[in-house]
Amino acid sequence: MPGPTRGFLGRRARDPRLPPGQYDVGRDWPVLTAEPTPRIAPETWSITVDGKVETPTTWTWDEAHALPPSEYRGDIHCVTTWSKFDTQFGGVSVDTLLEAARPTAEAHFVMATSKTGYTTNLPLEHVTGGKAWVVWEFDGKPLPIEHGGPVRLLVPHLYFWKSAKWISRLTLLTRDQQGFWEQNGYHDLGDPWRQQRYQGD
Ligand SMILES: Nc1nc2c(c(=O)[nH]1)N[C@H]1C(S)=C(S)[C@@H](COP(=O)(O)O)O[C@H]1N2
Ligand SMILES: [Mo]
Repeated sequence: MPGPTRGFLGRRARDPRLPPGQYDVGRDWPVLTAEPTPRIAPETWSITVDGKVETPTTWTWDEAHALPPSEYRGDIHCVTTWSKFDTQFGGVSVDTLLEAARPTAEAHFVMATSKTGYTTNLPLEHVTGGKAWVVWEFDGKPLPIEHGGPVRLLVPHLYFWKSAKWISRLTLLTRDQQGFWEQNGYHDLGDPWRQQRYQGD
C-alpha cells in the first residue's frame, strides 16, 4: 500500500512548498544579475524612501542597523524556475521604513531602485504588513555582494526579480510604472503561485 507521501500512481508527492512550474534547487543559490556587480562599501550605502510620502527619509548603514531588527525565514522563487527552501535573511522590515516616511493617501505603488540603476515596481500593499524586508544578512552572515550585498530588497512572496539587489531607494507612486524587467515583458505583480511570469499571465 502506498503511504501518505505517495501520490497518484505511486509518484513521489510534490513538495507543497513548490509553486507550479518550479523545482527545488537544493543548497545552490544561483546568481542572476543584468548589470555588472557593484562594490558598495557599507559606509557609503544609504537607503532613501521618497515620492508620495509626508517625510522623505534617508538612512545610512548605521542608522538602518539601529532600527528594530526583523528577519525572514522561508522560501524564495525565481522566475527561471528554481525555488530555494528555508532561507534566512536578516535586516529591517519595509514597514519600519514606511512608518517613518509615512506614505500619503495617494501612494499606491512603489518603485524600488538599485544603486546600479536596476528598477522594479510593486504595489504598495505587497511591501506592507510584514511581507517585505531590506536585508543585509543571509544565514547569519553578511549578504554576499553577488546576491546584493551590502543590502538588498527581499519580497519573498513574489518572483525574485522583485527583490532588487543593491537597493538604494523606494519611491512611492500614485500610479504603477514599469521597472527594468517589467518593461522587458515580465509581469507587473509576479505572484509565483499564479505563475505570473510574463505580461498577460
Ligand atoms: N540590481 C539587481 N537586482 C536584481 C537583479 C538584477 O539583475 N539587478 N536580478 C533580479 C532577478 S531576475 C533575480 S532572480 C534575483 C536574483 O537574486 P540572486 O542573484 O541573489 O539569486 O535578483 C533580482 N534582483
Ligand atoms: Mo530572475
